[in-house]
Formats: sequence, structure tokens, C-alpha cells
Amino acid sequence: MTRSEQLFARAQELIPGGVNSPVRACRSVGAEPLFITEAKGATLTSAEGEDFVDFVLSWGPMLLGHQHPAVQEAILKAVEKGASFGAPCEDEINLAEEIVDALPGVEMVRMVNSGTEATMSALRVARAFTGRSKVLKFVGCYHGHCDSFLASAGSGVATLSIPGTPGVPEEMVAQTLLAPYNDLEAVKKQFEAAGDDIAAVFVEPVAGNMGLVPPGEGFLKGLRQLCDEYGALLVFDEVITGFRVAYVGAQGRYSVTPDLTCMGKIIGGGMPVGAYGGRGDVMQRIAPCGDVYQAGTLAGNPVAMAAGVATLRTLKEQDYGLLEFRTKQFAEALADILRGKGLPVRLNQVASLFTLFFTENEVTDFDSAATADSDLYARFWGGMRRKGIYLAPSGFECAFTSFAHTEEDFEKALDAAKELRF
Ligand code: KE4
Repeated sequence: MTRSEQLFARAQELIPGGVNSPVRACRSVGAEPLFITEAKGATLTSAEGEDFVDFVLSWGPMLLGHQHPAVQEAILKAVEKGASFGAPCEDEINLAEEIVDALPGVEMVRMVNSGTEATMSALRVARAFTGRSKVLKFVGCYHGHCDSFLASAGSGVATLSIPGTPGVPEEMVAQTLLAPYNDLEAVKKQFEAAGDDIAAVFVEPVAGNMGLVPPGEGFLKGLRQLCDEYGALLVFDEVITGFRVAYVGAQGRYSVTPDLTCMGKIIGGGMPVGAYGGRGDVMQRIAPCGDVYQAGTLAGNPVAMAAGVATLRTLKEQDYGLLEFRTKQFAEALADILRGKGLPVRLNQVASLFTLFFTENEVTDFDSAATADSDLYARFWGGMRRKGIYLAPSGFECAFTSFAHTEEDFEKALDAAKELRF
């Protein structure tokens, strides 16, 4: 037994499935997880002492790579002054300032501890502000594990083929309306049928939880128009895309301004942070300013805020265009190698995010993503991991690159792919 196998056996006795988040269990690729002991730059080291080039990056946060010196120093400095105060600290303002300066749609922001908390709180304030109860989401988009968003969700819900989650009351699900991603006509129909009841449209402005699916021409603008027409709030879930598809987020990249924005991942630099923000008049409804209650013992934690501030200030100086170009070259080379082996491959890429779908079809929504061959993905994934390349253990996720990935890292992954046998 390897050390990871031993640890996983022990974990399964104590933790459901041996993991604290289902996607880590690697079930859909027929494998067991590696336990990680250390991460630096773009390298993960497993409990066996083996190194892996990391294309998961903690599911997105580590855009600067692991242990970036500025972030590491900020964390260590902050922790020397105390782990938590339960009272305001200056870095909460500094992080809020960086976010408000960067994202066109954010005038005020509230910190929370995860992406899930961000989306569930944004939904609450959207309902309060509009006085309406329904929410429209897209099939295959994932907005965390709050009840309202678990209808036809992506990520682990899709990977594990969980149709709806027991424990979510029917009445709750009845408040959630669905439309296929990139299908404005379907959204229009939902508004025509229930426009007066729809509080908000939640969307991943670039979908990352059915694999990577970019918004089609005019899709986000069309959502903006429909929300305006019917008085609903447009909410961008930028938990993955914020500070990744551009420093100014997807809202800056595609020039569509949402009413509210949900954030997470990168803004905490690897620490557990989420946030939601947006129009001042909406955000002012939140207590203690207004009447919508939302709170958190550890929200605005000083160590997490310091990591976030250092991350965003460092990212501001990075060349996003260059990383996008390098990622494109790498992803296209990887796709070509696999096509050269006779495999059907569709590549979707935006900035430092990409997914290789093992299908002939263009992938524009969940149904087309689901035509990808999951057995082929599992074999690709297993072969790559055996050669030291760490990819997301599901075809319904995206691959992430970082400013820490070197040309050697990319070469290593391409060499690994060349040696694969299917
Ligand atoms: P968290 O609660 O996991 O911090 O964030 C939820 C969330 C919200 N919105 C989007 C667009 C997200 O991608 C996520 C979380 N993403 C998953 C997988 N892509 C994180 C990994 C996991 O669940 O363990």
C-alpha cells in the first residue's frame, strides 16, 4: 500500500467518503486521491514524495502559483499578530478597495468564507430587494451547495450523476427555474411565463463546472437586457472567473455589468474567503445597514484578508495576455497530440482556463458537454497522473494554468501526453 492509500483508508473510517469535498475523491475516474504534503510554484508533492505538475491549483485560487513569496510573507506576517479577532481590521478595507477598484459592477462588498456563502447570501439580498422569490440558473452551472442552486448543477453534482439532492425540500426546488446555457430564447420564455416572480438570474459568465464553456456572442448582454426589462437582478458568479479571465473579471472582459457579483477562490489567495458585492443600493439592504441578515464569526479574517490583498496587488502587475497566449499554445498542442492518436477532441479555452472534451461536437452547454466520453477522460487522466501530471479528476471541470507554470512544466505535460496509449 502506498502512503496515500493508507491515509485514504484511515480517512474513510472518519470522514464521509474519506474527503471533505466530493470532487476530491476521484471516483468518476476510477481512482483514489493522492494526499498532498506540499505545494510550491506549479508543483504538488504527494505523501509518497512524488512531484506533479499542478493543473488544478486548488480548483482555481492559486493563479500566482503555490507559495508566491509576496502572499506567503503576508500570511506569515499576519498570523504573527493573531489568527482571528472577531472585530474589524484594516485589511478588510484594503481587500474591499482592491475588489471595488477592479470590478465594474461592484460598489460595495461583504466578505464571507466560501463561494457557497457568497451565492446564497447574494440570492437572499436579491430576493429582499426585488420582493420576489424565484431564481433562474443554467443547467450545468454550479453555484456552491446551497439548496436553491442544487437543481441540475454542474461540478461534482454532474460528475456523480446526482439528479437532485435528498434533503432539499420540493418547495425549495420549485423556486429555481432552469435554462440551457447560451440559450437566450429559453431564458426569454421563462421570463414571459414567470417574469414578475423572478428575483435574479444567476450565471457563471464563463461556465467552468460543465468543463469550460464560454458565453456565446451576445449571451451575457442578452441576459442584461432581459433582467432590465423584467426588473430582475443579474448576478454573475465570478467565483472562478473573477481576477482570472481578466483582472477586471468576466464583467470587464465582456463589458457586461451585473447588479451583483459573487467571488471566492483567487480573492483569498488560497485561504478560505468568499465575497459578494454590487450596486450600492442593493448592498445597503444588508444588516446592519439594512434589514437583510447575513453574518460570519470568521468573515474578514485577518490572515485571509492579508493573503487576499497581497494576491490581488501582485496580480495587478501580471501580464494576463501573455499567460492567455501561453495557455492557448499549450492547450492546442495537447489537443493536437491526442487528435494524432485518433481521439475526438474539442478544445474550449478562455484565458488560463481550458477543457479538452472527448467528443466530435462543439460544446456550448451541458447537453453537448455530456456527449464527451467520460471513460476516455478517465484513461487520459490516469495516464497523465502516472506520468506526474495532475488534472481535475472529472471531465466536467476545467484545467487551470498559473503565472508560476514554466515552459518546462508545459513540456512535461506534452511529453506525458505523447506517451499515452489508449
Ligand atoms: P465554494 O463554496 O466551494 O468555495 O465555492 C462554490 C462555487 C461557487 N461558484 C462557482 C462558479 C464554483 O466553481 C464554486 C466551486 N467550485 C468547485 C469545483 N469547480 C470547487 C471544488 C469543490 O467543490 O471541492
